[in-house]
Amino acid sequence: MGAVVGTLTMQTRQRPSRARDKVDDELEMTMVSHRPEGLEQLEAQTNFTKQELQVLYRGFKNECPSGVVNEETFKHIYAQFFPHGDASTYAHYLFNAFDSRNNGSIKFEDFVMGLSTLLRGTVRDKLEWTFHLYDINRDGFINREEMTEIVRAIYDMMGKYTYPALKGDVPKQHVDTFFEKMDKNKDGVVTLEEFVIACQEDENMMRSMQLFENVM
Ligand SMILES: [Ca+2]
Ligand SMILES: [Ca+2]
Repeated sequence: MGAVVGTLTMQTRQRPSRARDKVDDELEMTMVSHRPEGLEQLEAQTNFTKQELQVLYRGFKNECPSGVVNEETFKHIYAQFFPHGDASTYAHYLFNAFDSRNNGSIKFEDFVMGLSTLLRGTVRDKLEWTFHLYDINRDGFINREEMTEIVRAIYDMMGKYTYPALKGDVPKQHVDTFFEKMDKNKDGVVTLEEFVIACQEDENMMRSMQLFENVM
């Protein structure tokens, strides 16, 4: 998602004409007139400054004039960044993780809250966010099927050019290794605490998590 923000930011910084400036100004005015309280509140709730929030908001409105992102938009954005793989499944899970209200659309507030965690959050914040991404059915546990789903989705997204040596069963090996390390009490599910402890005590695990983070 860092890449997405980079793009959004780049687009808002390119101001080739007066017309573009005017549009930007209008967007800013719209924002200022419609959501001054929202912005103040977001500044308090996130790790972004007001200026950063304004840039993000302008980028968001450029990309999504309706003010909300639906899953199709998300998939479209991800397909552009991972042209050699199939990002649709991962984009689906990622969308659900951003869609904290679970209503099928991501508003600017949802988007910024997620970004704040992923870009500026503490290690614990990031791990919690990642845990919720993996917990597909939102029952508070990661089971082996959920982990398999996500890891497979990431491999699909990266495509064969990124991991040319990949064989068909690598996701399963990856999942088995992860799962054995995480499921400390061997009850078949990974709790948030097990997840956090395993990630923090194992450098490789953390590096893998950072890989996932870069994928955002
Ligand atoms: Ca679950
Ligand atoms: Ca367990």
